[in-house]
Amino acid sequence: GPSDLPPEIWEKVKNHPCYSEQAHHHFARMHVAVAPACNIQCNYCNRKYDCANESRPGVVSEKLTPEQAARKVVAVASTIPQMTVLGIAGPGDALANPAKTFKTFELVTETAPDIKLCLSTNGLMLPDYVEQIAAMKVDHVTITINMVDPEVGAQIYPWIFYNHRRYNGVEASKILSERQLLGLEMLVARGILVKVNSVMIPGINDQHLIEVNKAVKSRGAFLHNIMPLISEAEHGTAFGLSGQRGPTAQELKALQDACEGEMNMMRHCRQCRADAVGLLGEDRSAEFTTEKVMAMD
Ligand code: CLF
Repeated sequence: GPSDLPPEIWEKVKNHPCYSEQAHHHFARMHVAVAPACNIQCNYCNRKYDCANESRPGVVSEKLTPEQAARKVVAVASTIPQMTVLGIAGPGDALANPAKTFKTFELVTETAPDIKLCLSTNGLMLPDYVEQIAAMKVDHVTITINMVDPEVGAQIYPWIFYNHRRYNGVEASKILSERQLLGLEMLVARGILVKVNSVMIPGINDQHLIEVNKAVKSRGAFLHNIMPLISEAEHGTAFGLSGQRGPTAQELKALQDACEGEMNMMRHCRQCRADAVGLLGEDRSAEFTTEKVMAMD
């Protein structure tokens, strides 16, 4: 609540359904799926679907241009007055599609200046865009950090695409981890609130996420959201991880409890789709297809 937080922080979280547990009962968010490309490969990803970082696997969001997205934001905001936050969370990576992501933010700032802007990224390109993120007054950034040890990372990420080439194995995860933590520090230095999402993958990074929690806490992350891998038969069949199970509810809670400390743990995440609309856990995306939005005046 407000008494636990400095006033300038409370100002930023009180209307954000993901950053404040209380706020999620009263305030809605929407995502626009303007970012289809991705620059890393996760073993648990199937590229046919939305990124499993923010989204449930097996979901295919309708991709939008920045212009369609801005129009949709206006349509949703006029239908759902509690809609306070616009997030870009895929279906690929927001910062692997910087022109589309920032054009969308620019248009929304012009047409709906009261809407808060939120961004979710794997962090690989984050240090290059911190200035632009700050300049666009994006107050909330989520970085998905599944490891701080490249040896663990090599079991999660077969490759990254960076500086015009592909890197594999431990080398790829070393670059990714350095870029994620640098980006986190740069955002914190600018007063931008950072949430870290981690996907708990039993047998791969479950115990290691305690180290991740310490690493992001010491660098000033505001919130840590440990989410369960949702097991899907189709996961990673190309990479030999088919059959990877997700954690049980008890395993997830035990890890969240082990990490609970000076930094808050998010426990109300709903693993939203890349075109989610409404209160967390409510899915009104079907009311706002491009066809319907374009027919509204
Ligand atoms: Fe979207 Fe993410 Fe912003 Fe929220 S979702 S970009 S921080 S506005 Fe929220 Fe959804 Fe969980 Fe994400 S419940 S998946 S944490």
